[in-house]
Formats: sequence, C-alpha cells, structure tokens
Amino acid sequence: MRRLKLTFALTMLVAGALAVVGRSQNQVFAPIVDRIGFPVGYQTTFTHLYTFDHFQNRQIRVAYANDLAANVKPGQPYPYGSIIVGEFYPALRDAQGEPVLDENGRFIQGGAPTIFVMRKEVGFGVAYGPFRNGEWEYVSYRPDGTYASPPERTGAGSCAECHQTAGRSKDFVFRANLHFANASGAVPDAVIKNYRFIPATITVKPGRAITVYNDDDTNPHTFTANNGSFDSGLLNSGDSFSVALIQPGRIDVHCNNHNRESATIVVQP
Ligand code: HEC
Ligand SMILES: [Cu+2]
Repeated sequence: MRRLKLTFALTMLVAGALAVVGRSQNQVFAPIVDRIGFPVGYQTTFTHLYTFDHFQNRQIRVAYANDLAANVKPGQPYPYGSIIVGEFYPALRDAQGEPVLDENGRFIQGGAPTIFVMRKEVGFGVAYGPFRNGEWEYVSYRPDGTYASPPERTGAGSCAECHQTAGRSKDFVFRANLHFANASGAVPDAVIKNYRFIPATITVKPGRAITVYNDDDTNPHTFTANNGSFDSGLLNSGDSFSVALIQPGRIDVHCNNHNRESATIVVQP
C-alpha cells in the first residue's frame, strides 16, 4: 500500500514536471512568420555601415543599412522601415587556426556569408515576449534565400535575446558607432586608454598597416610620429587611425595633446 502511494506520488511529480516542460516548449516567444524578407540587391542599394573583424568568432561582419537606417544620428532611435543587414563571412585562417591578415591588417573572406537581417516596423517584435527589443524582428538567410535561422528560432538564446544587451539607448543596434565615427573595424594593434597607448611598443612587419583605436571616452588624442612622417589628426572617442610603414626600424610616436602619452613602433627587418 505504502509502495503504491509512493509510486502514485512519483507519477504525479513526473507528470507535473512534464506539464511544465510541455508548456515552455509550446511557448516559443518568437514570430512564426517572416515579416522581413530577403533583402534583394542590398549590396548595391544599401549603404555600407561598417566592416568589423570579429576576432572571437573568426568572422568578418559587414553591415549595410537602407537609407532610413543609414541616416540616423548617434543616440537617435531608428525610424520605421529601417532594415540593417549583417553579412557574416568566415575568416580565412592559417594552419594554427588564426585569422590571416591582408596588407591592410584586415581579415580575408574564407567562404560564403550568412545574411543576418533586422527590420523595424510599427508593432514588430511583440511575439518575442520577454526577449522583445523595441520594434525589431530578426531572421537570417543563406545567400540562396533559404533560412539559416527561420523566424521561430530568433528569440530565446538567439537574435532577440542577445540584441537586448545592445540596449535601448542604441536602439538595440550594436556597432553603429563604427559608422558614426567612421572608424575601422580592424582588430587594433594598440588602443588609447586613460592617456596611454597600450601596448607602448607595437611590433609589425614592413608594409602591414597598423590600427590604433581611441577607446578613451574623454578628450581627443593624436597618434603622431616624432619624425613628422605621419599624424592622425584629432582622434575622438571611437575613432581609429591606420598607417603602414615600409622602412624597417624604430619610430617614436606621441600625442599632441598630452606630453606623457608616447609609444614606439618597431618595423621588423
Ligand atoms: C550572442 C549575441 C548575438 C546573437 C545571438 C546575434 N547577434 Fe547580431 N550582433 C551581435 C553583435 C555583438 C553585433 C555587432 C558586431 C559584433 O561585435 O560581432 C551584431 C550585429 C548584428 C547586425 C549588424 C548591426 C549591429 O547590431 O551592429 C545585424 C543586422 C544582426 N546582428 C542581426 C542578427 C540576427 C538576425 C541574429 C539572429 C539570427 C543575430 N544578430 C544574433 C550579437 C548577436
Ligand atoms: Cu592624448
């Protein structure tokens, strides 16, 4: 009898657990229809926003925006009708699995892209429930227009949940700052932070461009050769500057605004 009771109790427990699982599986929290559509012709009709070399994912992420989205000013929300496309290419890798750089210090495309698209329209995003980001919906396609991520897989653990972290102040778009600052999306060889160049010594092969990125959020800095051979001009927060040096040797660099801010470039023989 006691045993029977126990079995009954266990059965109820299991059934209860199944009911909970069942409910969360039915609740998708994502759109089930594609209200975005493959953005035919975006490479020629949209504006190039940025090209970001993604060191973590070994990818090149090229973003494009239609006119409405491309004309947004920093800090403004995107207007209805905005479409942003991210072409995500695998980066070409060497035998160690590290991204190969071209002479501009940029990643090289190593295969076909996946095409990530976000679109903002009145009332979009309701279906995402707790993962909603404003009025954006998301989907990703292969170049032939078939789905990489169909609408129902763009919510939890995917597009919508992650883009929430870009925040409302950016209207859930992550790297438009690269566009606003006209900055390079190259992996920087040095950053400017707290009135310092980090690292203070940059070693590079002849002819390979180096990129310095201003990650300070206060007043501008410059990246200026002591011998006068190059000068970045004023770099505001988020700006970057690239320069390629051919002649092997040492070049000392300073900031025109801050006399303790200095670095050395070593161009290898
Ligand atoms: C794990 C977080 C994450 C997920 C999941 C994710 N994204 Fe993004 N997405 C980013 C980040 C971060 C960027 C900016 C570039 C970078 O740093 O890689 C970005 C960039 C973009 C861009 C270019 C505009 C921008 O925000 O800078 C589009 C369009 C985009 N994602 C669409 C999608 C779509 C569609 C999906 C789902 C199929 C998706 N994303 C999934 C994090 C994510
Ligand atoms: Cu400075």
